[in-house]
Amino acid sequence: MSQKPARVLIVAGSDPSGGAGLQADIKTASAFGAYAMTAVTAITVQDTVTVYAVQELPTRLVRDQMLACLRDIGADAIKTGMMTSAEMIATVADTIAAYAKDVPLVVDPVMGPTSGESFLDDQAIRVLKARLLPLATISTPNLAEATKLWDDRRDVLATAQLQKNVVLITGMQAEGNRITDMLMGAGMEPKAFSSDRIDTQHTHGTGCALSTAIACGLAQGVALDESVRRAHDFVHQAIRTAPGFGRGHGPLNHRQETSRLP
Ligand code: PXL
Repeated sequence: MSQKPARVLIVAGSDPSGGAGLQADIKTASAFGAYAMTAVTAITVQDTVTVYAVQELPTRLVRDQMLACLRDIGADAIKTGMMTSAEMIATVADTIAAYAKDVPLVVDPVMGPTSGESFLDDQAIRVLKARLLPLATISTPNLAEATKLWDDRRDVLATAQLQKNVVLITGMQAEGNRITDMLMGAGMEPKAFSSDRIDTQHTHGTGCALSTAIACGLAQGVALDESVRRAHDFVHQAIRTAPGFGRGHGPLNHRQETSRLP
């Protein structure tokens, strides 16, 4: 290989069924030709139907995995996914601030599986807002996560529009059976990325794939808007061509030819 691949550090949990979490992140990074590294935050036991168990890893071990990657190989972008406590989020934020403050950061504020139960308590959400989001180049909440993050008594889109850091609110239903991701933030015109809604239950790990795809773009020096467009198109194709595995919310097809995406 003549050119070295972009290096992406993924801070995320494990999904043994391979649809979400770091497994989805590594497959996505590979599809984009990036080099994936991982700091594992938690091990889940789950299939396409249910999350049976979550085992959090010690915070120190999460930090040490990040440092092992950052001090030796280095990173061109970082993506954070599932975290399980206020203490873990604070430590991840401190580690990024101390060792990777100029590295583009994509924060996927994972609060739980699409199917319910939350990984984060209120204190963890407060720490996420106060410590990690201010470091982010972009965060990628879905509408439910955005509503938990920002004043749910007011219009969440209006609040997102006031954020200092760029926000992509994902998976919003739009008119005419379209699904839209809205890119917004203080001082920018909101920008919509839309595609036809696909009627399917195979959407497990869409947020993981989307946020990692954006991180790959940023790691490769692609502009933010264009990184989001590529990621949106990747996820759309990945849902459209999902293999249909499992009895519940099945995985996407991460094996895209990204060079052939529109
Ligand atoms: O899709 C959110 C998510 C991220 N990471 C892990 C998960 C889930 C949802 O179940 O298990 C490890």
